[in-house]
Amino acid sequence: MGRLDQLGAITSVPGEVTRLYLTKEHRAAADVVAGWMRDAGLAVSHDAAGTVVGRADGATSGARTLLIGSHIDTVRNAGRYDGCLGVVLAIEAMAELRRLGKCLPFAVEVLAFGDEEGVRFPKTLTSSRAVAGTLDDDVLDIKDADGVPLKEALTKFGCDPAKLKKVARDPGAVLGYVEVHIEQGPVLEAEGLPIGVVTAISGANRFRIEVTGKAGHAGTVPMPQRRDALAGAAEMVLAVERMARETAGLVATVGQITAKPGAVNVVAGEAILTLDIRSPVDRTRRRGIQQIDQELRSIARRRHLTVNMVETYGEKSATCDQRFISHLTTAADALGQTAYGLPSGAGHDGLAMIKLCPIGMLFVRCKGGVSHHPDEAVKADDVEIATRTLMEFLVRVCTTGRAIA
Ligand code: HGY
Ligand code: MN
Ligand code: MN
Repeated sequence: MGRLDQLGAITSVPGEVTRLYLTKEHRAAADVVAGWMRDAGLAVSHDAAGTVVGRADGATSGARTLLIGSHIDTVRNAGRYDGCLGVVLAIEAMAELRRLGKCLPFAVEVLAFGDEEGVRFPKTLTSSRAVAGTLDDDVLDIKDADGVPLKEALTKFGCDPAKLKKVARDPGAVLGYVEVHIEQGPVLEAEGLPIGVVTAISGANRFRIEVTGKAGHAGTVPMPQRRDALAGAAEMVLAVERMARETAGLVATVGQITAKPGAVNVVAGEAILTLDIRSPVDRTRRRGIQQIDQELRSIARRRHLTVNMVETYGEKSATCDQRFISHLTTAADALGQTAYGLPSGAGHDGLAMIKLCPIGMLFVRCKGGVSHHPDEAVKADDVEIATRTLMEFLVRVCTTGRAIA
């Protein structure tokens, strides 16, 4: 828990937790995590996407590798447990297994991904997509809000962009990917349970929506002649909210809005919105996107505006592997814990890793289901139960001849 407080103190904004991909804060956190990995007896390397990799070879040479990971980047003004808990907990589990003299028949690599949140750059899951070998061709050219291309940010971070595509793993060499993460929802707390086994991760799509009207003098342009991009965008935000409220199993969020030129006495000529839309059912999400597209176009037509919806990210829903679900359930049972099965509304690196290998996830109860907020909180006892469940999963279940894959 102290380690999570220590990571939480590495931030670009004093007094809150904000640590974005490839920043100096990411570098500082990666170096601290690398030290903990070394203390746990793991061989440490850094891949060309900025991921810290801690490896323990298996007892059998040439054995395949089980990947265990999560992310150490955060949203703005984040909590201390989203992502970091899974990395710190995996390192602790490996350190404890070493202390107990347990050697696994397969290799294990703990991965501390640097870009799960996708807050700095418009695309997200860059570091896990690099491992999975599914990066978009244009990925090196995407730019952050200051116009810095990913290629330049990687170089400044100490990575060689030319090697980014070589991070991809051989699927034949990987047993699977397991992640421990806070639930970021209220279910486990409502059930009075410390841990849960994830059944599926909701797919998500993100868009940049550009609304264009005509800038003008706030004092002289008559109301009927205005083509106010910000007022139009505001109506669109409410249309998105209404459509999502009316669609079961779908959530949609406009998290950011920017008006240009952005002055108190100027009618906005341009407004930029972000849209995040999710559903565990891909068809529901696709239909929701179509419906939003139509609604925004009709609002724009009525207001003599133009609207352009550009997709910046999309990942289909990911179903967790049945063998991982049963192995994690057996491990929880062995500790006398209930292995409550539940889907994840939040996105995770497993959405990318499923393209490489089977995935499994273990959730940890979090207070009030709060996340992406400084009030994010977990109980040390629940973290200990999750750590022991992961260890049980690694030792007893996987070495009882019931090979994972
Ligand atoms: O947005 C998400 O669901 C994740 O926290 N990145
Ligand atoms: Mn997360
Ligand atoms: Mn998050």
